[in-house]
Amino acid sequence: LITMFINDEPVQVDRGTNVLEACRANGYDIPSLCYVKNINTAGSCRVCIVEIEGSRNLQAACVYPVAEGLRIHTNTNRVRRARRRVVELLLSEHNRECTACVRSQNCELQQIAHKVGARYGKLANQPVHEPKLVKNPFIVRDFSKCIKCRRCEAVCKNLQGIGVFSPLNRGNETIIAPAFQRNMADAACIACGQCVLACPTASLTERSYIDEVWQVIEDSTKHVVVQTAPAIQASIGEEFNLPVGTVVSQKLAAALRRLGFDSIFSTDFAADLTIVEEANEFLHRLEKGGPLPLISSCSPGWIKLCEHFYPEFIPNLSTCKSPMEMFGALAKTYYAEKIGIAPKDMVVVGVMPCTAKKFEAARPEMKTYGQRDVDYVLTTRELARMMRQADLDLNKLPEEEFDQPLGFSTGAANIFAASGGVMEAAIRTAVALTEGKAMGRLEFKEFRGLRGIKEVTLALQGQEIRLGVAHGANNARKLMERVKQGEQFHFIEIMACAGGCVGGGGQPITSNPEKPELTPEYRSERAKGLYALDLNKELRRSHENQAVVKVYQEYLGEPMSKKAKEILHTHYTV
Ligand code: HC0
Repeated sequence: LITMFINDEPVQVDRGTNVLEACRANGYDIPSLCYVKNINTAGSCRVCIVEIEGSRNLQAACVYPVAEGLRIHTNTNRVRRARRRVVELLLSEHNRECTACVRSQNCELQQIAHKVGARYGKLANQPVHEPKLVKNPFIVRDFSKCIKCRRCEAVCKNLQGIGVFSPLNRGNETIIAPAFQRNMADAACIACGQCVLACPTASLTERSYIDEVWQVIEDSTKHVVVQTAPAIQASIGEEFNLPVGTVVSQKLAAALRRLGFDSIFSTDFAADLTIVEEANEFLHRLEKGGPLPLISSCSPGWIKLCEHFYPEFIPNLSTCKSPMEMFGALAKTYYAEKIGIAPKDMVVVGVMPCTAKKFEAARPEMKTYGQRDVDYVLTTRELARMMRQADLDLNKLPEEEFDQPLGFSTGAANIFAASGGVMEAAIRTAVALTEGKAMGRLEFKEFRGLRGIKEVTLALQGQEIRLGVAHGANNARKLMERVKQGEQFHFIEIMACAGGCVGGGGQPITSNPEKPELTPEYRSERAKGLYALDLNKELRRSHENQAVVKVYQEYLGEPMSKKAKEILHTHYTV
């Protein structure tokens, strides 16, 4: 530790940190728009400027190292005037539609403008960029709201190891975009939406389908089925000021019913179904000799990463559709038949923590008997917006149950949304299937936690099997490079976002400038809620889900049957 002085107060700070971190650690709320600890240290927005004794110019606190005896001032007239002027310059070319903006009230620029007392005044200008939206099925880029903080660029490169964005053009014509201004759908972007989480304004947002969903809900000729992903129940509470990781499954069901959906189901049901199929696929590949490793295919960001960077491993991908897609396919076949509705009159809406699920739903591979499996995907944030539009406050709703039969799940499904959860669920079932009555072990805690790559060796069917789990695109690439070098694995789970789906790009965004939602610790709080759900369930192995058993008895026959393959499986091509 060293001693420095903030506004003449002596404080002890870690050697090697920067002035901004030192101030924040000591209760000084220095504003900043570009800095994100461990991810972005661009020093570009200049909002965090402070006065440093002995230095003629004001200095950006985020890139100024602390030193023994350093004396800084955060609250002088000079600092306040300069900060205000910096923010006014940003506002001078910023889109002015704040009242109608999707990030209104959790926009960091708006908050900082308010804090520093910025006005348009003499600097009022025409925004440099018209509100020109660059659209694709998953993310919308609006350059008129970009403040060039370059957080999106840093998150994509440093957190995910992809590097889709870079600055193009010069001066105030600069934009942060994929090379040659390609649409993100045509670049190596994996649609994970981590850039959306990092964006301090609404320059990057999900492609919203709220209006389309309201429309089908009101259309009396349509039966609208909603499914919510495992992660939603442990994260949507944040949108209603509940502590991170609060599980609100029953209130969520009540909200969905009041929004007007006709059938209220959960993707967790299909997660159990996926495990039954995938565990059988794994055992089958083990017996037949491959292709191994079997690699999970339920994270659409990972699928896109694989297609861009590891096309030679496409045959290794599980042919199981993701639970979201299996759910949609089964809803429009089995369930539609059961309730006597023509598949064309059924609309399936998925609520996902993920922007890439919007991309997945639009993929041509995700159709069954010519029909799209999932029609619209909403993020956690969009569902919360719909609830607010409908005057629904999660805190005031009663607790209700999901509908049956596609609303029942075991504990194994609940943990899907945490890194290692799919693997743990699959191994629970694979071990029970191969060990017969003994049922084997239930918990495999070695797959849990924040390590970027988790490796485990287990005995299965008298054979040593090597299992790998990677989360975050960066770690996925590290693991795949090892596989490419010939390292042996039998089964690999990959999730494109750090922490797994709990850290998806469609999850709640805070207006906290420290961006806690990008940190592993925050994401693991969400995961804790899901592990607690699993622990309290009576049934904790996917194949014990009686609704799943019934689907096989009444409709699919057995795992990997011809019908199961037609409905629940797909193939990717290079
Ligand atoms: Fe996930 Fe899924 S666990 S990808 O993160 O497998 O998005 O929550 O819905 O499909 O179930 C996301 C979460 C899902 C799917 C499931 C899987």
